[in-house]
Amino acid sequence: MALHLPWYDHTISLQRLDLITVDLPQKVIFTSGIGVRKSRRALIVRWTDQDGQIGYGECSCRPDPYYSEEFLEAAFPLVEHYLWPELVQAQSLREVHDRMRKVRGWYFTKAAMEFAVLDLLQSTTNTSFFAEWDLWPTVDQIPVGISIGIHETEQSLRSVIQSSKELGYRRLKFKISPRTKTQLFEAVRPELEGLYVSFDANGTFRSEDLKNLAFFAELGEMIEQPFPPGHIDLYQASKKQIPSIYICQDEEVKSLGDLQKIHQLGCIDELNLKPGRVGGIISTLNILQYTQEQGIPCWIGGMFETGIGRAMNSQIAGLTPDALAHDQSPSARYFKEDLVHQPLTMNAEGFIDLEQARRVTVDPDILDKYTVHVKTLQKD
Ligand code: OSB
Ligand code: MG
Repeated sequence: MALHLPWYDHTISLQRLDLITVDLPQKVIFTSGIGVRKSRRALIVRWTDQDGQIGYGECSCRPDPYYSEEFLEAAFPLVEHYLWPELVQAQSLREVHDRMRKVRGWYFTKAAMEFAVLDLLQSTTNTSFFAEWDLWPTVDQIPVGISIGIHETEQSLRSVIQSSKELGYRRLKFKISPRTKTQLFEAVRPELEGLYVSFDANGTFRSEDLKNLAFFAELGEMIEQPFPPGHIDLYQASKKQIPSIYICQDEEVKSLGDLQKIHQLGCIDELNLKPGRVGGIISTLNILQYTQEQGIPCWIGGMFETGIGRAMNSQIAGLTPDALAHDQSPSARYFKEDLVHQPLTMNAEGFIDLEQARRVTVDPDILDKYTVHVKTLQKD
């Protein structure tokens, strides 16, 4: 049964929508099986209602279509021609969600709208729906894992392992591809002793790479999205050839329906749930409920969001009391400057306190400073 919460029906309105493209300089270059990144281009949605109240939401897809079909630029025509006409008619979060269902796919963009409405509802009612959660146990601080880009030399790999340990991260997740040299990880094996280690292949492994995959399956606790989405055949082949492999699905799951399908096929050990990837808060909560009922381990993933998306994700992560680590490393790791007042910080034990996350607000001056483009839609 899908969840239906009272705040889904609180009255809302839409007067104006600003689609704000920002480009945030990063502290370090990040390489994965998907590509190389020096700055984070992101789309921030500012929703203004009839009373001039504001809510912010982040569209956390990549600027290119290499993680999902969606990419940032494409959100503009989608919102203007197909979402805006629906959103202006919606009178509650529930209606925002239902009306956007007409549009197939485009989960990250739709999610940004739901997050903006949720932000608006929480600030106008001065309530935290997460703090008041009473449907199942929650936590006040979340354990954090780090997602580490591809390193080409033993020295740089060793140094990132060292600094991640020093910072207190609860899990180290290394990006890999079939070209990743196993000798590199063989060499740093002693340094990984006693740590919770996982690998994320972003769908780059094929049947001819299973031997290489076996190395990582043995070294780590878990492999995230080894195969391209939809490749149930490779999932099953890997389970036969590498009996100890434990697979966490990421890109594979864009909806509750996707999750139910692969679960019934026995093709999931764990879920990396990204609230943006599944279309927003309503779908996220339905999926969380399903994972709890079915006993599927689940944690909240990231897309290198700005402080806006991170605050939302961290609060959602508070609803997964059993998770060992979430991909929510604090903003200081990535950005020279973040878009919010008091960006989240992680303590020396590798936890983020959610009281902080509830208090995060956008800094309009910094938002302005990194804005490269704004598109405004307005009701006349
Ligand atoms: O596969 O988890 C992924 C970022 C962009 C696209 C895909 C992925 C990621 C991450 C981000 O690993 C982790 C984070 O936000 O800290
Ligand atoms: Mg992943």
